[in-house]
Amino acid sequence: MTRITSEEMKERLAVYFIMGTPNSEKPAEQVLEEALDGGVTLFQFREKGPGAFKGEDKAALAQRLQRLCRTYGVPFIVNDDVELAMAIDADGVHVGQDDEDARRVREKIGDKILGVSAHNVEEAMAAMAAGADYIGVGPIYPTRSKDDANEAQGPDILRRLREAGITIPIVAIGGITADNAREVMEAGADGVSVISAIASSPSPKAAASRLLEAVRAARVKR
Ligand code: 3NM
Repeated sequence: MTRITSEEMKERLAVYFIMGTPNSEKPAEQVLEEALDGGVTLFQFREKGPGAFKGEDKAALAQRLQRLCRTYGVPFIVNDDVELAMAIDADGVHVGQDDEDARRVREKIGDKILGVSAHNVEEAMAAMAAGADYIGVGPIYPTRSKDDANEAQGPDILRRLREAGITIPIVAIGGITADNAREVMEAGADGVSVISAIASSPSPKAAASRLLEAVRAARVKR
């Protein structure tokens, strides 16, 4: 395996779906399959919060979701669990600022995809230096999907990062829907990352496809 190129990463970030069992009343497999049918381009397994699986149950669920992603040719990223990612040969790992140090994670995962959450120019610079393939920036809008989320920054944070010379692929996160995806893209994101817009939708497939349409339309306009 070789490192993903920046161009390929940007393409893959278009509609980045994040989910774990606490995010939906429906079975995770069902929601993910519908979302994949709707066209999500990247998936992150984030098994956190009340009722989250642990240990072998978590690993078994990860493998079931990974198989689904493989069927659709969509890379499977594991949130904050390098050991699990390596054990099941996931396509990548995503870490936050309070998780394992990004440089150490890069050493452990080799050429797998490395995503790092960043909230300001300093953290973005550090993530680039640590070898991140993309950064996740948020929350852009208020979110109910992350208990310890910072205050919403608005799309302007994306503009500020780009103006400061941050060239790494950026995925925006937090409160994003098909209705506000365009302004997020226009502010400098390469894609949008969502939990509830897809996981809480009565039709994850329709929700994913509306997001993809919004992201594609915004890209054409740039
Ligand atoms: N990380 P929703 S916000 C997982 O700001 C996560 O780093 C965030 O969920 C950050 O699309 C968030 O339902 C939750 O708002 C995103």
